[in-house]
Amino acid sequence: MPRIELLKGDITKLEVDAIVNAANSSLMGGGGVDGAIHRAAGPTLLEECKQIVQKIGSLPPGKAVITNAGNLKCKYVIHTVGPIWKGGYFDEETILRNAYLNSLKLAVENKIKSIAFPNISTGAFGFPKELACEIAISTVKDFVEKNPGIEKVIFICFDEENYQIYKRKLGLNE
Ligand code: AR6
Repeated sequence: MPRIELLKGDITKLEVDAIVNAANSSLMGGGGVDGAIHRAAGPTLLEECKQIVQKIGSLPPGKAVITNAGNLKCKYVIHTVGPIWKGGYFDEETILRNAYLNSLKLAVENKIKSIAFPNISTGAFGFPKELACEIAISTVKDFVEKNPGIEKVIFICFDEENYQIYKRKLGLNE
């Protein structure tokens, strides 16, 4: 998988075309990676999010929207909303897949060549990390095979547990 990379660290520091934000439906910021992105980007990000909400209302889980990136080093932020894990009985897997897929589709529409994903839904939203990782990798792999315009996808893990899971599932151990 030459076009898929794994990193450990803070997504706000990356110099890629787009970073993905694990937002909530309000698009008004929050904790976790969402809070970090809004803090690092500055107030213009929230302003753009407010304008989007005025137009389309709240963002349903699985959907994605794009904004500029304020003070961040990347060019765009793609905001998506992952599912809240409720035991797996509420289509959480499909919604997570759609969050990755719709983010990637927006990337292609905006001629984005490099994109970085956090581990959507695996923090406050409680999605099991192993399963989330499998869904993330299979969705991204399948998409990049069919979309050569995407030159690089980075999975960036903030916590050690996710990093180890991704390392194993991407076959990067030894
Ligand atoms: N860079 C990369 N990954 C990060 C960073 C960072 N700076 N900070 C945290 N993570 P979460 P969710 C990882 O809770 O589960 C927010 O309040 C973290 O280790 O940020 O989708 C939103 O507003 C975890 O693996 O997002 C929503 O209300 C991953 O990011 C809600 O949380 C996702 O954890 C969304 O919950």
